[in-house]
Order: sequence, then structure tokens, then C-alpha cells
Amino acid sequence: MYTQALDSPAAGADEGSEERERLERFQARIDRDEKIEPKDWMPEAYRQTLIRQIAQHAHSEIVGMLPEGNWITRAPSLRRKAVLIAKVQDEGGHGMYLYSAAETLGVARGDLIEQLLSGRAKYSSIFNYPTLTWADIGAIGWLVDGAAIMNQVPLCRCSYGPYARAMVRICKEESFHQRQGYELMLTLARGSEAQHAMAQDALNRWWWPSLMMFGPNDAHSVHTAQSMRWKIKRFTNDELRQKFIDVTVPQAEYLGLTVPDPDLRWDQTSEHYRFGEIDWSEFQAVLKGEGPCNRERLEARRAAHENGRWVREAAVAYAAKHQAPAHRAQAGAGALS
Ligand code: BYC
Repeated sequence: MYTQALDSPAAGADEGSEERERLERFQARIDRDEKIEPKDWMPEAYRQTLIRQIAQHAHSEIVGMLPEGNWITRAPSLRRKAVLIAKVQDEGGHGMYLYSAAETLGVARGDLIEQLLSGRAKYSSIFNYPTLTWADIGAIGWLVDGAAIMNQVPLCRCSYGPYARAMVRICKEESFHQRQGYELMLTLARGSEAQHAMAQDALNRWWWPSLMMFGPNDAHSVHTAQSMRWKIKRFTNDELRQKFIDVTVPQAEYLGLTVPDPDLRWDQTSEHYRFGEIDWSEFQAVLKGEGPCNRERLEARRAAHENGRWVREAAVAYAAKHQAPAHRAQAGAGALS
């Protein structure tokens, strides 16, 4: 375990002036908006914070493929199926860039995956909810990807270079995902009465879990203050949640759908929407593994890992064969002849 305070200037002061100066120089680089690169010196707590956040983010992308993957065989047209396959494939790609970014911090991808499969690692709470109807695919694109973009665009300016650069491409793809979701919702909302009702039902079920994606209120967020000082996070959880609500409520109005929050109202003075209390007990339960699909998601990942074992073993055997001295000599002779 570690705490973010471990390497704070206050703690560093006890460890001598050299260490304090190193920490000050590091913070000065952050304050000047310089990027920190893998081979640069960094406080251990900065490294561990990034590993935690990037790994959780990577796991979220990978587990996030499951609720949507569930609908690939049932998409209502070839066009919808092709789009959904592309989106799910993008998410697999995002997971790969993010695991690679985490590896630059000195962790092994295999260890991170082991933490996910053993249930020790967190991934986004949102992916522990079921996709009950086709409209859920629209709601995920519109709301879940919309929330993801709101959270991830600022990460393109994160102080750690490999994470920031990975986020640039991810955000471009997320933007396509959000638009396909909104277009799907628009089609349903303007369709038959039954389709409109299906879109409303999906909004009812995905609205509050989408707000929870931004994490606990700032007052209860353990990591935000230090992560903001290190410019890993550029906005707090509450700031991003508010931005998301402000842009999404007018989108719901355009769809002709009702946001399931009786306390929601426009506040002219602050120029923000005011909204009702989030059910944080539900959020905590999902984080503890008690959400509607936590068990199912982990079982699916474990099965996928087990079913892919032969591929990993074959790849290792192939690499070993090509590294063996006899093979190298043979390959060399072949090249000469
Ligand atoms: N679910 O101090 P806090 C996507 C944890 S989008 C689960 O505020 P932090 C996708 C938090 O990890 C989703 N756990 O933490 C979209 C911490 O636990 P530990 C992924 C959560 O890190 C569409 C504790 O609560 N996006 O992938 O400062 C399709 C205290 O929280 C959640 C990212 O990962 C949650 N919702 O802020 C497919 C973006 N919220 O580690 C895929 C990058 C909080 O102390 N991550 N926790 O045990 C972040 O921006 C930040 O990590 C968070 C949390 C805003 C999520």
C-alpha cells in the first residue's frame, strides 16, 4: 500500500534537503506544464497514482466491451451491427494503449490482468449494469461515452506524457462513439411509441449510474487534491459531473425524453443545472462487488483469459524457438545461401 502523501514536500522534509529539492524541482516542472516522461525521476507516489488510475482505466475499457458485446448478434440491421462491432473493437484497442502506458511506469501487464481477474483491481462502476434492450446500446454511447469524453478530454493534458498521448486518440474515437449513441437514441425517440418508450426506459436506468462514473463527491474523493497538484487530473469529480449534466440535459430535451430527476432545474444565477442527490450507497455497493453484474463480468473475463491460454502458450513457444541458438544458426546459414 502507499499513500499519496508519502512523497509530499512535508514528508520529504524529514528525509533531508536533497530529497526535498528533488521534489521541489519535480513540482516546478509540473507547474511549468512540462510533460514527465518514463525515464524521468518521479516521486514513487506519483508513479503509483498513475499506475492505479491508468490500470483502472484500462480494465474499464476491457470490461466495458462486455455489456455492448452482448448485443452484437442482436443488432437490428447490418449497419448497426458493423458500427457496434467497430465500437467494441475500439474499446479493446483503448485497453491495449492504456496497458502499454501503464507498462512505461515499470509494471507488468500480466500482473495488472491478474489483479483484475482476482477481483482486486477496480474498474468503472458503470459496467456492472445490464444491457436489457437495444436502446441501452444508444444510452451507453450517448451517456457513458459522453461522460467518458468529459472526463478524458482533460486527461489529454495530463502531466504524464505516455498517458496524455494515449488519450488523444482515445478521445477522438470516444467522440465517434458518443455520436453513434446519440444518433441511435434519436432514431428510437422519433420512432414508434414503443421505440420512444424503450429509449425513455434506457435513459431512466442509465442516467444515475452515468453520474456516478465521475466518482465520489469532492469532499469524499481521497485522491483528487493531490492528483490536481500533480496535474494528473485537471478538474475535480464534481466539476466534471456538473459540466456533463449541463451539456446533456439539453440533449435529452432535444430527444423529447425526460431526465429521471424530479429535482433537476436550471439555476439562472449560477447558469448551471441543479440536480438531486446521487444514491451513494448504490455506488459503494457496486464498488464492493455487489452491483447487478459484477460477478458475471469477472466470470466472463476469467473465461476469456482461460480460453486464450493456448494462444499465449503458442506465442511463448514460438518466440523461444526463434531465440534458440540452433535456430539462429540455421536462419543465418539460410540467409547466406
Ligand atoms: N467506478 O479519490 P477518487 C471507459 C474509486 S470510461 C469505480 O475520486 P480518483 C469506457 C477510485 O478509483 C470509465 N471506482 O479517485 C467508456 C478510488 O479507489 P482506490 C473509465 C471508482 O482516481 C465507454 C476511490 O473510488 N474512465 O473506460 O481521483 C465505453 C476514490 O475515488 C469510480 C477512467 O478510468 C467509479 N466510477 O478519481 C468503454 C478515467 N470513481 O483506487 C469504456 C480515468 C471513483 O483508491 N480515471 N472510484 O481504491 C479518472 O479520471 C479517475 O480515476 C476517476 C476517480 C475520476 C474515475
